[in-house]
Amino acid sequence: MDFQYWQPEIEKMPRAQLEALQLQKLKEEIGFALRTSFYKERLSKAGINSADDIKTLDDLKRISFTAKNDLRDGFPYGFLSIPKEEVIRLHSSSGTTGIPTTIYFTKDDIKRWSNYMARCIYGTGCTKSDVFQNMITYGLFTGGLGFHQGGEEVGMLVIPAGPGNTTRQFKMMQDYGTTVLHATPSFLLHLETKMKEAGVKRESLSLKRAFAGAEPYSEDTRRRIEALLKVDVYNSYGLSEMNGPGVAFECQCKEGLHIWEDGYITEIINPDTLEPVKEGETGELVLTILCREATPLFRYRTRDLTSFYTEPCKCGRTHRRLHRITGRSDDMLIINGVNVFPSQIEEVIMSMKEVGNNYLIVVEKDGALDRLTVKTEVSAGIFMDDTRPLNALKEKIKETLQASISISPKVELHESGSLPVTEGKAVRVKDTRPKDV
Ligand code: DLL
Repeated sequence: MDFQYWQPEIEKMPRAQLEALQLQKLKEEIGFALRTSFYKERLSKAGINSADDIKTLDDLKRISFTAKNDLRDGFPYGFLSIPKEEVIRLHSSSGTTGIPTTIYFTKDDIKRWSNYMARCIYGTGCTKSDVFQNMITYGLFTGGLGFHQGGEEVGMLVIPAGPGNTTRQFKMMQDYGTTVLHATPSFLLHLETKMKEAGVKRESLSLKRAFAGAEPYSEDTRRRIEALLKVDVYNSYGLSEMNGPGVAFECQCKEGLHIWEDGYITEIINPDTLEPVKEGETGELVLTILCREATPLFRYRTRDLTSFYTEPCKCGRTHRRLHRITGRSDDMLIINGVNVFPSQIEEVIMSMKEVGNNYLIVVEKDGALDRLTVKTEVSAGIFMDDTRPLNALKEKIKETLQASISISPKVELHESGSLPVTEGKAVRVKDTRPKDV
């Protein structure tokens, strides 16, 4: 196979040199972090008051883990390392409550992120002759703009299509001769169903590759998308706290995701003991970003469960590979690529006095896509045969949830005391989607 590399000198850098580069970049990040109110205090507690206090990569372990809640506590500017005038963009993602986790970027941060994205995209064999239809959400979500910038950096013709409206998506694929797609795996499967319904012939399309990520999926799902759409599917992993996509990506070997170790220091820990797992064992991924000035983050607990491949990759890249994410060590749900914490839903519904004491969140498959249903009891004294106020309440719950979690759920109202109660810990979430990872 002919492999292509965006930055061969870095992608194939010998490990010792790569680690020296990590150390140099870690020291720079420490310098940035000492300018943030959050880390100034945390680093000084660890006896780190200047970049020179970091002598080896092991010194990183002196800093305690950073969690999503820390970002919430530091909201909005506690993690910002530069004057606001130098910031050119922010992206944000769901927190466990209504407070989002917000990440800031300088002009150079965006350039670096685009470069990592270009590395990912080019490494799958794409070139400037490709037409790239980016069918993922643009906006505060990092998937849209992240891939958009990366595609432009490679020189592809980028169509900022965004998600939804499959008829329009097919029309664009035919009109512009799209060769590369990006979407969540569930949307790619949904697209195939709609293709059949719309009578669009695969031969009328020029598709070659698709990037699929932002939510977990199995090797079987990849194979199914590849067989149905007749494209090569590449897994793409990232999270908004680490810029977004571009953290780890598959190369043409399609055996694990190379994590860009000049941009991220990677640890895998046991989420209970917080100790490192043995090489090759599954645990929670912890990341330190080395490529962002405006919002440094050390030892960030991603909550994603994975393990390292222990063998080097046939492509010659020296950056280690991660197995696909097999789950999370917290209760975050990913519904059609959108992250939702049950606590966000609870916060919304429990603030309404018409809502009773018990509720259940149901997530299931509806065709290829995910469907969220919120079942909630109404307060005692509200009668189930009085439909007008019940319909109004349903609408209110739906709209308030849509505003808070960006998903419009189906809402079911139940009589007070009628939803099942479990002995012991309440079971608030029923996720019946197949777990075939
Ligand atoms: O999902 C960034 C992204 C956009 C990645 C487009 C890939 C493509 P967040 O919204 O912050 O950012 O969600 C991050 O999504 O911690 C994982 O739990 C999950 N996730 C992302 N990619 C994958 C993947 C974006 N390939 C959270 N496989 C992460 C499994 C994934 N889970």
